[in-house]
Amino acid sequence: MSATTAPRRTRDDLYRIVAVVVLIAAGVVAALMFRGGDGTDAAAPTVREISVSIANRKVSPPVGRVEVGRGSTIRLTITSDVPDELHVHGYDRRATLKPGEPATLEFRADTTGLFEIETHSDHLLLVQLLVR
Ligand SMILES: [Cu+2]
Repeated sequence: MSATTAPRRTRDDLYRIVAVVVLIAAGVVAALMFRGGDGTDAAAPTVREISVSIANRKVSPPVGRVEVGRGSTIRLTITSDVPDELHVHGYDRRATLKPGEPATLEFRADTTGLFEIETHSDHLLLVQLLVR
């Protein structure tokens, strides 16, 4: 009797374990999909902070493309070691850069396209802003 019930119990336990594993796997997949969706959904408006510093005509982090969804808020913080003017092309936003003083510029990216953010005196390209 015990010989017939023991395997059944074991099988039930196995089903239970399988069910738990499937649930966990489903949870992990759902979490990955959610996170992946967040990361790849470039069309969703967001708040994007971009910090760039300029020293000895070197831009850091190195010039890259920042992709945001239309309607996103862009917060620029630029620190330069020399006086200059910051210019966001397309949106035509400008800020005065004073040596060693972080300048901030915030605007809503509501026009799609590829826009260069640069300095005028030194003609340095800081960031390429891609609004989709
Ligand atoms: Cu310009």
